[in-house]
Amino acid sequence: MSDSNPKAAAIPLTRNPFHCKESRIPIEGAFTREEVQLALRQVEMPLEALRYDTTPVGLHYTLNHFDIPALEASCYRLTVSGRVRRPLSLAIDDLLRFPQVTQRVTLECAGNGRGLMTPRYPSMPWMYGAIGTAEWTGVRLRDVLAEAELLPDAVELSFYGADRGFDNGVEHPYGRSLKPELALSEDVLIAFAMNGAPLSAQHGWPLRLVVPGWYGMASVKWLVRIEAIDRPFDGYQQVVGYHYRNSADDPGVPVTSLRVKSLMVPPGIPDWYTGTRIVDRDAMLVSGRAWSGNGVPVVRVEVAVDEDWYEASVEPPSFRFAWQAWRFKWHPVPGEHELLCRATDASGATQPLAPHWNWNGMGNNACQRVRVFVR
Ligand SMILES: Nc1nc2c(c(=O)[nH]1)N[C@H]1C(S)=C(S)[C@@H](COP(=O)(O)O)O[C@H]1N2
Ligand SMILES: [Mo]
Repeated sequence: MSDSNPKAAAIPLTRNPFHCKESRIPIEGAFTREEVQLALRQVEMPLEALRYDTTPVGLHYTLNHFDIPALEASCYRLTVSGRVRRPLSLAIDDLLRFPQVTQRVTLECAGNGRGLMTPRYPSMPWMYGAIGTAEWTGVRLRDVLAEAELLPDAVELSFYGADRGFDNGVEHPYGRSLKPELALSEDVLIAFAMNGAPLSAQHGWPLRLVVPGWYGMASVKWLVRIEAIDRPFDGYQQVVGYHYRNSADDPGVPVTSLRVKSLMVPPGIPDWYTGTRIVDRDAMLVSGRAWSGNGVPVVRVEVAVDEDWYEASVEPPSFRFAWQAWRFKWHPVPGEHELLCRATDASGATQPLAPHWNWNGMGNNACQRVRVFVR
């Protein structure tokens, strides 16, 4: 619009029309229009897909804060700048020249289970399925950083996606940071393939970070810029988002690694509307997956049938950062039952029966509860 348009001049450019903190407070009861709108854009992994060691790409959960950015292979560049001796600008082919590795990694959204908390923070109201496990192929972040040569005063590495939007009134590109200790470990990847195929648009094509053992927010998609910085990163998703807080103004504790958790394939067949399960009374195997954070293995899974706990058998870990299969032979007795599962990891951490409530609904690793009618 030209400057001579009087209406354009009347729009205040210093304010924005979006929610500020004060209007986002935990709520109870029916889901809001905004929660439903978010839920229609994000995707859970259907729990029956827990049967696969690796989740087919189309069944893996997705979470995109903003729009999927329009990127083109021919002009795409990943830049490495800031406190480095040799700034880089890498085309996709340049990146492929570094040694390639494949890792099986379980990703879970830190907000998984938010919709099961009461009251719940108004945001994506995940139930159980913001989870998936994929074979990620890429190059080690540390190899790329070695080429750029970090300067001694680089205290953090910041990572920016090509996507951009507002949250709580603040405009920002999606960005996160890692401390050099983690960024330089051999585990963090700049991935270009998922289950052997180029990344799909919704999973970060052409390049994304994969930070094994951490909640999904660290694995920045559509990665276009890495900046080494000499001060702590102050991006929105680092300092405002992703904290365990007790109240709106609690400084809180940053969300980092995955909490120990397990899920089961809901047994039997579902009722379409309620999702309640119907099973026959024949003995059956109840199965699922369990995982924890930072590469710590799960050592025990228990299943409760109406508050009586039984041992399930757990597969030993084959991959440090991927979920482990478990199974339990159940002899169903006719009637209505509630099944729960609970994992314990090698550090002794175990799942709570009820969520550890926090303001933003992060890290809900409470035991899954499945209502079953045995006929
Ligand atoms: N650029 C960018 N990266 C992102 C996000 C995003 O919105 N933008 N979402 C993050 C969050 S919160 C999660 S849980 C994971 C989801 O990855 P997936 O959609 O491939 O499962 O991506 C992370 N990386
Ligand atoms: Mo997430």
